[in-house]
Formats: sequence, C-alpha cells, structure tokens
Amino acid sequence: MAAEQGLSLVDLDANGVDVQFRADVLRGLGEVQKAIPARWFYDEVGSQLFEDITGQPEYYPTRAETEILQSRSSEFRELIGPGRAVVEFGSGSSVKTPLLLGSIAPAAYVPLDISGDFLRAAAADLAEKFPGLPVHPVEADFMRQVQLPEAVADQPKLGFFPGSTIGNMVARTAVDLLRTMRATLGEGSQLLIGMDLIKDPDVLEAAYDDAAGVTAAFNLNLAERINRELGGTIPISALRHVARWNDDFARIEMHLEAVRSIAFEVSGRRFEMAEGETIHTENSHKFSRRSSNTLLLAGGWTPRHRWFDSAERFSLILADATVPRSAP
Ligand code: AVI
Repeated sequence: MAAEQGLSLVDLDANGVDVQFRADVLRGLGEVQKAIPARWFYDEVGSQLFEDITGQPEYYPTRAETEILQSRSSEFRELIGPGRAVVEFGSGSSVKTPLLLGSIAPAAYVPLDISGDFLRAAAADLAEKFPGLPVHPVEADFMRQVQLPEAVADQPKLGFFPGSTIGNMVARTAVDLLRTMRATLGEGSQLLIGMDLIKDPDVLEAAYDDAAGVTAAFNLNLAERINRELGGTIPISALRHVARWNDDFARIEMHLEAVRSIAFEVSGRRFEMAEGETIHTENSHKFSRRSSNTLLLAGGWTPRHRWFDSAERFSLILADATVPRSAP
C-alpha cells in the first residue's frame, strides 16, 4: 500500500501542482457547459467551510442523520449485530462514527481515506474514544477496490457511508462506486448508507444557499483555489454563487455564475465567460424510496431497512450485499 511505503496518493509536478486538479480544471473550463468535479472543493479552506456549512440552520442533513443515529441505536444493534468490522468510506465524522460504533459492538474499525492527514487524526480520535477497539486506518482511494487489512479478513464487514455523499455523484458513477464497495467488502457484507430525500425545492435551495453565505464562500473557494494553486486570474468578485433545483434530475446544482463578461487565465491558458454563463461545480442528488432502491440494487446491494429522522427529511438505509442468482 502506498501509505506503508511512505508514498502520497496525490500526484504533484515539479512545482508542487496537483496534476489531476490542473487536468480536471483545464478540461472542465474548456467544455461548452463549464464544469469542475466537486471533489476539488475540499482543500484545507474548503474542508473547514464544509464543517461550517453543517452547522448552518438551513443545512438540515447532518442534524437529521445524527438524530437517526442517536435514536435508533437498539435497532442497529439488532439488525447489524456485534462482531463486524466497520469499514468507513471517508475518514469519519467525530459525531456520527462514535454513535454507530457505540451502538453495535464492532470487532474493528477501518477508516478509508485518500488524505493521510485526515485519516490519522480521525483514527487517533476514535482509538481514544473506544480504547479496546482495533483501529486499522487505510490510506486509499475508495473509488477503486481496496485491499482491506489482513487483521479483518475473516470478520464480516459493515460498510458505512453517511452524509449522502453518494448524492454528489451522477448515477453512473454512483453505481460504479456501490459495486466497488461491494467488491471491497466481500460476500455477506452489509452497507449502512445515508441518502437525502426529495422535498420542497425552497427548503433544498435554502440548504444550499444559507443566509450567512457560508455555502457561497465554499463554492467561491473553488475559484480562489484555482487562482492560488494554478496561477489563475479569475476575478472572484465577478462570480456569484447559485444553487438551484433541477427537477428532471432530482438534484440541487451549484454553479458559479459570471455577473459580467470576463476573461481570465489558468495555468497560462485563456478562458472567457459571457455574462450569465456558469461553471457547474456540484450536483447533490435527492432520492425517493424507489429511486434509492433502484440505485442500490443496480450497485449490487439489496435494501433491508430504512430509517428516517422525525421530520422525514433524510434516510439511512441498511442493505445486504446481493447474492447473484440466475432467476429474473
Ligand atoms: C458532502 N455532500 C454530501 C454535501 C451535500 O450536501 O451535497 C456537500 C455540500 N455542498 C454544499 N453544501 C454541502
């Protein structure tokens, strides 16, 4: 594994520029509908801003999912049972992960994250909260199949993917990830996954455009990051944050919209935006009971149980790895 060899999973050029970031930005800005993958939001500033978003009154998903984890402890214990290795996709939340681990008496905890720094901090925090629990952090890109540590090879697995991060992927990518998770976790595994629900577009748009402007700052930080890391000259004050509900695709879209026509450079390449033109920066898909079932089944998971918060804004779904069979 790269981490054990002291290698970074991030590919930097001789000037310390993240090669993949530059490639994604240059490709995305050259498209007819300009678009940059949402994963690039999360530099240090962006990660802190995301933490701040979760505390905004309009952003309900974190509170709703935490409420489910707090209130359904005995049901998790009954349906998941003790002795599983909990494999978390992402380095974990200091609130949600302990709630789950405290409910089900796991055999081990295996956080997977591409960022070694986040991973080590989260693993240390967990080890302190659960002194007897073996913690095996793995520095890896969970979008690809991951070789889990030998120590958990014989233990049944529970994948944990909270936050409705699956909603940030288009269906094709989401299905690929679910299938990859199944390959990583193996036969007989379970998956506990957060999926945000379709609701009144006004509530959704407010959640992604809070009055304090934190989500706007999070979105604009992507343009600032391009300027910082890729020698960009994007005039930040000429961009505004837009969050809008796309009903056909059941998703909130975030865009950066030019309030006047602008021209700028990134890594020595010139780009233009007409007034009103946007850079599409994020999708956050929302689900119905049926659409979440379809997505999970397409990804090789059979939904078994579904919990909602008291206001029915958010769902947490327990699924079993589907056993392939030849019947239709
Ligand atoms: C990380 N992800 C689930 C968040 C979401 O709600 O889609 C990211 C986010 N973007 C703006 N606000 C929150």
